[in-house]
Amino acid sequence: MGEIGVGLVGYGFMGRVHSNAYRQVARFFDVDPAPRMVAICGRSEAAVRSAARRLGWEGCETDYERLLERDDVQLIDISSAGDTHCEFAVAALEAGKHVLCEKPLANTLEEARRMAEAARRAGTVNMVCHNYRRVPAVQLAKSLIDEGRLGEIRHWRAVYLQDWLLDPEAPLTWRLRRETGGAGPLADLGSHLIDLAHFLVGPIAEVVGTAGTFVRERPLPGGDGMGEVTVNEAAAFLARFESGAIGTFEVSPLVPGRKAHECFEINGSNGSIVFDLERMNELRVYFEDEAETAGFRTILVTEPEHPYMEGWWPPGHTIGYEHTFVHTVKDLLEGIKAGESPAPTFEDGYRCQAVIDAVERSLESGGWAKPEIYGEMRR
Ligand code: SOE
Repeated sequence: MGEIGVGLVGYGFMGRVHSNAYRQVARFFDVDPAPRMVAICGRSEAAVRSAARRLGWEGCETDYERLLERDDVQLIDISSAGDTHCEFAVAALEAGKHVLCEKPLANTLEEARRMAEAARRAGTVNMVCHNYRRVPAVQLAKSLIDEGRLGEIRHWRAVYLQDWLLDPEAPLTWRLRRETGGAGPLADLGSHLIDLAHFLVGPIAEVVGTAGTFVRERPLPGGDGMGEVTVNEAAAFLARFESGAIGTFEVSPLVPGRKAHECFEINGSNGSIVFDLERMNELRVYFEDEAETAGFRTILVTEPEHPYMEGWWPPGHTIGYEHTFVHTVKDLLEGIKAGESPAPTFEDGYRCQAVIDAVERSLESGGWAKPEIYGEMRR
């Protein structure tokens, strides 16, 4: 079996979950090349050294340039804060590396465009880590839609609600400042919903949004007084899809009791499906043509014939959040072997960013706005 050297940037929440995926993937799936966890990169020497030990990396680097110069690293994984994605990804692509980048791809549409163009020029494999596409129940939803079981898709209804900002003493992290966190929760949480909507229903043609910030000042990390929240904390928007379907989206990290309530419902002319991340092994379905036995029922998506489940446990033995990253890395490695970028590619990441950008323009104008799709990306 061949090996591919991986260099990971970042050792926060995403760095930990990506490290777990590289450690596990070849133990559960027959991947070739298998990942070799060569080096993890971060600014603080002591912290990155301890992260390397804890997370299973052979070595570490404190200089990103140095990571790119290494011949034993062919795949760069960018799991650092959003304001570093563009610089790091473009440099990695120009150095001839394959790149996996955390979502949202970029903080601005201009950055996303530079990244998509660098990816096109590079000819290496690129992918955005939208892990929820790779929940088995979401993949099952996709096959039901593609097989026509729902009929013509008419409605998309999605929320991603959390409660981590409810406490007014929650610190002003990088996600809450425009220059580091881009569009804030609209991008952080909303990009997941937009990516899922693009995957399951198709391209979004037009949006109109509203947004709000409820706690305007928060304690600065490190206890140096208070700082201003410069992003919208919560947002909602309506969408029209190119197919004619209509959709609603709502994101907020200020919702009491909601932890990771990422939930979507899709309604077609012959049926409905409902997914909730907090019950991620299940898919609720309703089919109109089941006549007198029709009714919502819950499929436990843990059979070996369900997507990805052949790698895991016997039926009924559920999987969790971290498995979706293992699936992402599995598909990435298969893409590298085949020389094809798995979806969502940087171009898909651009399309997602274009919707976020359109929502922000709509917030300013008060009217509908269309995502800006440029030149080569137009069909
Ligand atoms: C924070 O809101 C967060 O960690 C997001 O950044 C992730 O993408 C999401 O999946 C879980 O919540």
